[in-house]
Amino acid sequence: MKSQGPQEGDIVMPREAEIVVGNGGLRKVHVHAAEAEGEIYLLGAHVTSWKPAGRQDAIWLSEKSWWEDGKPIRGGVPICFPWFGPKKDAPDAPAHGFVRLKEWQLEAVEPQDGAVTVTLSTKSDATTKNWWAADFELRYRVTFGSKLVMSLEVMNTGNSSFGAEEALHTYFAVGDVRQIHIAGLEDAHYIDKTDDRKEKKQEGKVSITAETDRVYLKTSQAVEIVDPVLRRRIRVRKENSRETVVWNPWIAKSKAMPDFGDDEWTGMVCVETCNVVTNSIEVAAQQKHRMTAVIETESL
Ligand code: TA6
Repeated sequence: MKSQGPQEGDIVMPREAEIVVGNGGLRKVHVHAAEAEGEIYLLGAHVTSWKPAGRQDAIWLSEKSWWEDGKPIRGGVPICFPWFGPKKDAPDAPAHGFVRLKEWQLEAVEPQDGAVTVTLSTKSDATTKNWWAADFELRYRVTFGSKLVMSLEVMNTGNSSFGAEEALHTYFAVGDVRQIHIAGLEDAHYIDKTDDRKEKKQEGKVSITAETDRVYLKTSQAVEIVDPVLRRRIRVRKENSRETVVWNPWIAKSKAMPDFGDDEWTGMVCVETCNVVTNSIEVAAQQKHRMTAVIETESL
């Protein structure tokens, strides 16, 4: 299943979008459509902004991000693939896999009904095979409209099946993380990465009162971030994602990350659409898997 996407130069850009130089000299597609504005960097196919018309941006970005080739952008929606977190058998491998460190190919920028869909792709090469032997191609379609729709398609272009972890590691902007709650995970079991990866059960809604790093298992359902400070609700619906990660670094971890402002932790929470840990994906030779996140916001 070798698909040669169009070359960037062949792409006819609609009037609602342009390729511009963004932070750190990195190129991005800037979308300004009737329904929304948004941005996606070619580095890592990294969404960094989605602002529905008449509303505030829902995506958080650190003021301290590296904005350097080969380094992950801090904030936005990092794509984690083909592993999540540290690589178990290679401690020196990049955290969350390598695709967020690569420049992806821009394949299409298509306007439709007041929204714009940007399509990017990347595939296995000699560099990726240093870390992971599989033959693969990823195609990522992001629709910037009244909803933000992010769809990651994993194609196995090789002759044997492979297992992989994947995550859309979305950083959401909140007024004060100490005052939000997350609904939709009640009674779910989760792995608590701040407590020796013990498995626990979620009692009631999720609130953030300390460093929080949880992998909620068997959670294909939608979740909602309720933010009384920004007076909005952010709904995250998912397709083909069986787990949900909730992360806030809190005080000490924020200070320990050079690309994360010491006091920035109060303004963000990650709610991640993923298939990781016990629910990684298995993709047979020449087959595909598609995981999708649909983000909506509404006023409280
Ligand atoms: O998704 C939560 C997490 O796995 C945390 O453990 C923390 O490491 C976070 O991702 C950020 O990872 P990064 O490699 O982007 O610094």
